[in-house]
Amino acid sequence: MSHIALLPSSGMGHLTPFLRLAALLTVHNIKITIITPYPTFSLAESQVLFHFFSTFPQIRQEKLHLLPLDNFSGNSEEDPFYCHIEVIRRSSHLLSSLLSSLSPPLAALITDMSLTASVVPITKALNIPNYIFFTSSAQMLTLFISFHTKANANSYEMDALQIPTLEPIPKSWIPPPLLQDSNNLLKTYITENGKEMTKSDGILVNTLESIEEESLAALNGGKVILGLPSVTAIGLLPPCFNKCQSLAWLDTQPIGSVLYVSFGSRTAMSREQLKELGDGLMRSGYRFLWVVKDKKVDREDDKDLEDVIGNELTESVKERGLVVKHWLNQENILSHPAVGGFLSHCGWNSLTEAMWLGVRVLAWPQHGDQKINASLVERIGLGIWESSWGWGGKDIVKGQQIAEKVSELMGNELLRMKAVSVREKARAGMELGGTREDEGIG
Ligand code: BUP
Repeated sequence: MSHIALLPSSGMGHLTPFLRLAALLTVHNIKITIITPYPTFSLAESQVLFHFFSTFPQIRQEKLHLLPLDNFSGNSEEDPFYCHIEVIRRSSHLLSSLLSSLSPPLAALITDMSLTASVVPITKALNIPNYIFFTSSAQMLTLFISFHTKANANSYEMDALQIPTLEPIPKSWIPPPLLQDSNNLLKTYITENGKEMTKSDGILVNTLESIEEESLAALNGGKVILGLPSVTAIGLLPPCFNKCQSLAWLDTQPIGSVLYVSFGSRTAMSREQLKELGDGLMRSGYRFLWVVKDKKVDREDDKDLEDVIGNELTESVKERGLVVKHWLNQENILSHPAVGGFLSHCGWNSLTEAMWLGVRVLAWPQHGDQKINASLVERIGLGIWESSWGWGGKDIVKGQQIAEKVSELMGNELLRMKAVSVREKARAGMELGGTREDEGIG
């Protein structure tokens, strides 16, 4: 029996697709080990790992025990998740003995893109094929691997990042830290890992040929960078947990009537923006299920809902919506028949879930790869994006503007049908295990 190990890095956005891939591989008579950096950074990661290994006892867990780094606390301006990736990177030399001790010997390691530069030399020395799993879109991959070639040019003064044969990526879509003069963790992380990708044995992307054909062809045709190993679109990875939460409030709502509002696991919205968002949801007149978050790291979140959005808003939103401040299983929510739209920050996992489940999206990107992902939402007909809204935290978007966009999304039957056809495309040709409970939506 072949033995494959997977090595995710930090944050739910990176962990989730690794778990889904591992779950898919189990049906192929392959022994699977997941190497989890320990301790995990967020509470959500430790809870989902516990649930995952109870659901898939045949998958083995090995912990990569992270070294305490006394001399590294990260710059306070830095995203704490990038700081944690840095901690994993600095502990990665410990992998050598861990990988060699696995039995039977590994046929391959699948590594998170953020660990490429530190792990590829180790697997080369051990003669273990190493495939990089890029957990965002193929278009983002074109930026990721070509950024180091542009970083020294006057590229920041250009209006767009030009990649041969592809539509230029407008400067306003590029994550702001990459455009800063000063060094920062994101810049180093993309520069270093982007460079080393050519030394891996292959790159896997959880996207579809049918929606990212041009980017994939440019990547594989040597148009973005020479010497890149093959880039394989492995499709959208289906959710791997069965229905696991009771959603009593949703069960009582009419089919397709509820807007689900969530900005992912690591976007903290300012109090002022939360107030406007609450106002906008109320003004829209639509029902909503809103996951409120005002701290990036869930372990630091010790406030009640009323403390964050105020008593008045907490009371008024009850009229039309359910507002929570805790983790809900998003796969369950999006597959619920009552959910008819998704106001999303456009994290790649959230979008792949919306595509997989055929839910129309109102895109409101906040940071990182999310504007590039939001452009795909519009291009493939999954939903709408008001691109004049800036990066999260930059300018406050007013309630009235939000209400108008929510109505534009929820009131548009054509958009609902287009999202359903994206779902059909996403599923075409993929082997599906079991049936879905939400077939009625489409
Ligand atoms: Br919040 C939340 N429940 O309450 P993204 C998120 N999720 O299941 P991010 C829940 O976390 P990056 C919740 O379904 C998705 O699979 C959600 O990943 C799940 O965004 C994942 O969408 C979040 O990629 O990460 O967290 O901002 O910035 O790395 O994309």
